[in-house]
Amino acid sequence: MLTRPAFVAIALACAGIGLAHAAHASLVISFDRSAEDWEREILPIGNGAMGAAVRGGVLRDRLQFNEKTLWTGGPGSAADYDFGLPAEPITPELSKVQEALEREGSLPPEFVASRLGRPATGYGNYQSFGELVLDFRHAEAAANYRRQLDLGNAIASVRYRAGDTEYLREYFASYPHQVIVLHLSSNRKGTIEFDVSFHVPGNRSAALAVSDTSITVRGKLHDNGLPYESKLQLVVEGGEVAENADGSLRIAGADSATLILAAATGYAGVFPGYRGPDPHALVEKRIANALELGRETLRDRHLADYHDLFDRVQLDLASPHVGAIPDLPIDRWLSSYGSGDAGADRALEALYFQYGRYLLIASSRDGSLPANLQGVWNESATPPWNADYHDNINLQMNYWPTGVANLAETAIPLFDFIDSLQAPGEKAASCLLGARGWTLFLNTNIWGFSGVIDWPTAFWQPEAGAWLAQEYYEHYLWSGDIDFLRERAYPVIKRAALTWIDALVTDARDGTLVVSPSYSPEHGDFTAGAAMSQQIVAGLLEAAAVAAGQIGDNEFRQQVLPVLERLDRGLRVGSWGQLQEWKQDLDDPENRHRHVSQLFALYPGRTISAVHTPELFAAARRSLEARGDGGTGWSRAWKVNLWARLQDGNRAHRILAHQLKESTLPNLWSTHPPFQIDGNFGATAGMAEMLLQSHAGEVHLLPALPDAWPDGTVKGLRARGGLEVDISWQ
Ligand code: FUC
Repeated sequence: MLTRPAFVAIALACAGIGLAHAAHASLVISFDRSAEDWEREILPIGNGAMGAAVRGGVLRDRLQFNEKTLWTGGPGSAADYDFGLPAEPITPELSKVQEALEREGSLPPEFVASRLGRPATGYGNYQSFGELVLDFRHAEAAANYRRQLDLGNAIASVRYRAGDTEYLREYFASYPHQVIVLHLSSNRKGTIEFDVSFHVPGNRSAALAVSDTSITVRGKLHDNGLPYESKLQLVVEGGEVAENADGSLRIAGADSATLILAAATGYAGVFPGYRGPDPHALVEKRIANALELGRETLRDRHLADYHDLFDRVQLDLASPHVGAIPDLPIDRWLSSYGSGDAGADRALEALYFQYGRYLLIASSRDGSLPANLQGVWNESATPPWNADYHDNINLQMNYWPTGVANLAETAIPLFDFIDSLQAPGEKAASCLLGARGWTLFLNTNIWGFSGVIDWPTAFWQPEAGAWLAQEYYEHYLWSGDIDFLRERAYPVIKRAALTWIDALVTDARDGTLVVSPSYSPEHGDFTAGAAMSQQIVAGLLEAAAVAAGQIGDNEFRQQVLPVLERLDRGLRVGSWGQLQEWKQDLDDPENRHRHVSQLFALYPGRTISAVHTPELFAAARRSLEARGDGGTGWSRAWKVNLWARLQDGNRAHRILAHQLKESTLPNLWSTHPPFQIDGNFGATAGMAEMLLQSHAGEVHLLPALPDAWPDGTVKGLRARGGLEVDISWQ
């Protein structure tokens, strides 16, 4: 069925949508001051592997930066790193817990954690790489100050006047050439004067090598010996560069200066050692290459690379108002959101949507690790939740926009990462579940952590592998790329399915197959067969059966089908009309927990839809009504998607508005609190889901259009099956 509301013009599979490359007001995030607070005010740039935080101080600029592989912990760390896996299989304990559950029906989380959990050792933390500090020598007073991030071009800039000189700094992160570039210029020759120094945090050995135009920092992390190296190369036009006694460089009387920064570590995503070559040669090569190309070519190629991804989707929610959008600093724009200027509100929403796409391009590109809890940006040695990969929703949510918001390539790092987790994941499946195949539990790091921790209300998520394997299948559904299915997706899906063929247990009460013990994140008691566990395993086994059929592995298909037949699907309507969160009807209508795990089958799953399962659809709505509109950043973002799937655009929009007002920092980063990037990505996916859905075997245009968006245009969204969709509506 193709739903076509009145006055909707569509163009399927259209080509050649071009965005104006000039900085359009609605694609710019600006501040009228430099950033004091890293989390709330910096403007992030990144190329997937590296990220930098633009503060833009007038007399002192500090460019804090990251490279994704700089982590403490893991093999070689002071603590005995064991991947979260016990030396002996815990299957005897597991059987005892399963038996206790069969007897008691439910068990307190602390009881299960004391038997199956274990404290993590050597887990590590994502690290800040360092900071470039630029001290400028010009008049202090700055007028006309503006610091901005142009999402249309992925270029940040700072401009101001000091004395009678107009200064301009431009920052970008080049994916094609793997460097961060900072260019300093002014409208008067000879006025670029500053000192630049390189600062590294104290938790590592660091040797500084200064030449006449470069600073190299090289060393090892104290706790795991991971080698790292970073080089700053200066290119100065006019003027002079000299070395100061303290290892900084002094630039005097220059017309312009370009700073090129490269960084790498000795990490390789290969179990069990996780070490690759020393980073020295790579860093040197990148700098030499960038120097040879020169700033303008680097910039041109950066723009070409970025536009190729970003320009695919254009969203305009305020067409009559374009041009009238106030050029407000983002903190003022955000705080005035909802106070009556509909044009400004719609433009902010569209900006927020595109910011999610920008952040994904900046933090997830082929060749590096996937986006972590903070994307690629982190200034701390001990960031919240280690800035790791939580996979009871957060890592998955990071990748929700990749299909519908037309950024499929940004998912490649996720697949590379999951592929690299197959070996430790296989140990986790055998040691913790007594099963073949592979899985993960609540969280993982860059060191193949695949086991469990001891946090009672979260540690047990044995279906994490089953969920992540479905991401491969989803990727295939968007593109229809059968080679991807055969070569990359199917092996991972098949092994994840093997885990559950082995690990499901028979529920003595009704003979169905259930996950036991099972835990609905992150509240309640342990039971057998919680809805989310069953829905995830069902989704996986269905994907495995279809994929096996598609690529001709009939033998495996025949193994999966009888298991699917006996599987409890985790889809029950309870006493107050709700979709049950547990197999028993335990749901409390007053429960406002941020996780709404029983709705997995509605989103991101594809099982519940208005067309095919109207009763479950109504029950899902009842559950979501009861859970309320509150939540943390990512939780609200999830609810935007869920209400979109429930085809209630006004409710989805109301939650989006709350997310902007209450769960968004002045720099538009989503906050849990603290800053956690999944909320940005989830909200971008949710807004797209309000405009276009394709999960139920049909393309549905404007399925959840709120009254607040009476007219608009969207171009380049994707529908499953390899379609591109443009819609304009009135
Ligand atoms: C899950 C959430 C928490 C937090 C953490 C990183 O455990 O329930 O709220 O987002 O991930």
